[in-house]
Amino acid sequence: MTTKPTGDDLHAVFARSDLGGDDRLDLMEFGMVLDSLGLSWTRAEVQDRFERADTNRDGFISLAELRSLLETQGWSEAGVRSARG
Ligand SMILES: [Ca+2]
Repeated sequence: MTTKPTGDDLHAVFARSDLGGDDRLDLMEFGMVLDSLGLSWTRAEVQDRFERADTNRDGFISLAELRSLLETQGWSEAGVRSARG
């Protein structure tokens, strides 16, 4: 992949969905991020990805964890821009 990530777009989506403002996402907020990114996963898939993304097992998804997850899903920063349009 040749995409040069700036971090701005993903961080914007992350911050918008982070209702608690604590720089981490619970399961519901995680679902909102997926909606924002145009990823239509089933509830079961969201739960599965959430557990997989939570690599430090604190029950929340950090921006770094979110980014890692999305990269394993073949997602790229550029996708956010086009999905937003
Ligand atoms: Ca975590």
